[in-house]
Amino acid sequence: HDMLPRPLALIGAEVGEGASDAGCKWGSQALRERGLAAHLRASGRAARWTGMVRAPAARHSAQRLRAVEHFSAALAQQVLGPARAGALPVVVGGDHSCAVGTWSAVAEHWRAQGDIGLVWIDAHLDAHTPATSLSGAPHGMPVAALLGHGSPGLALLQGWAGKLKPHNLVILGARSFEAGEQALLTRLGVRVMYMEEVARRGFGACFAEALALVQRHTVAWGLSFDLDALDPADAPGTGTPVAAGIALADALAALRGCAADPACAALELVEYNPLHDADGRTARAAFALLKAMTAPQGRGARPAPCAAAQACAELS
Ligand code: HAR
Ligand code: MN
Ligand code: MN
Ligand code: MN
Repeated sequence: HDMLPRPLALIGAEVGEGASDAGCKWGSQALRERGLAAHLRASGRAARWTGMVRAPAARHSAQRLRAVEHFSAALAQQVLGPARAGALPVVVGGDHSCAVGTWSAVAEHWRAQGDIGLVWIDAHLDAHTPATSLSGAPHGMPVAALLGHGSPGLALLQGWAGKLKPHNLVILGARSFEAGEQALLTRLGVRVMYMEEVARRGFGACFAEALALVQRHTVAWGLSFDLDALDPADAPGTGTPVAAGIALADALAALRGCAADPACAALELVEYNPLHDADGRTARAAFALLKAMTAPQGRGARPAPCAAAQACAELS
């Protein structure tokens, strides 16, 4: 098509209060200082940081949910601005509780036109309510909140509940979860592609099917990528690594250019914990994932002339 690729609006979600290990609060700042914006500009899109939202500190577990609720409202405002301006919001976490603010804003933005879809790539289901969670950690709850369950302070963000309809959500890569959250998703009919299925069919085939499902009954869709979905060999720098995950190479191949679809409403990459990433391996994985997703050419499209192509031309 003839449209220029949308500029990327990077938004730092400085929240760790949702997790038991709060280290990912500093994840977005660390990726920003490493030069994430410039890295993404190299593939030909405009990209700049348009906001950093920091959650209020919470010392006791009782304060954590409250802190996340306040943070979610502030984050939603930072996502709505660039969305209304026609940029592509890219939220960089932070623990996964930030998804409530991100996708509530996206749902709010599209509400008059129709429903939104979401592909959720994660080792976990993140579908607890405060009643079913064993840990009480809010980053285990954002899926439930977006579906309209659990804490009213999260579910009713923007003043209405049910930002996501169950048939417009697909979870991919799950391999660590509890019975209560699984029961909620089963009852609601959410499609979960557990890691067993991803390993059997391949990540590419699963992602293609997930994308088609979330596009079917929606006007826009998004992607929330939890780094702990990856195999810990490729991404050890996360708060809660889980063995036997998705290979980074498989994710890069399947996700390349996905945000070139004009119906892609936003992207989210979460749970980067710089305190567990001494060799920078996980930061490089995060950079590569976002660069692949935001590559200006969609999957199957003719690749743009690149440095490699130029080198070929010079050799011939
Ligand atoms: N299910 C566990 C709990 O609720 C794990 C929490 C989720 N951890 C994450 N999010 N990193 O994906 O405590
Ligand atoms: Mn998660
Ligand atoms: Mn996770
Ligand atoms: Mn070539």
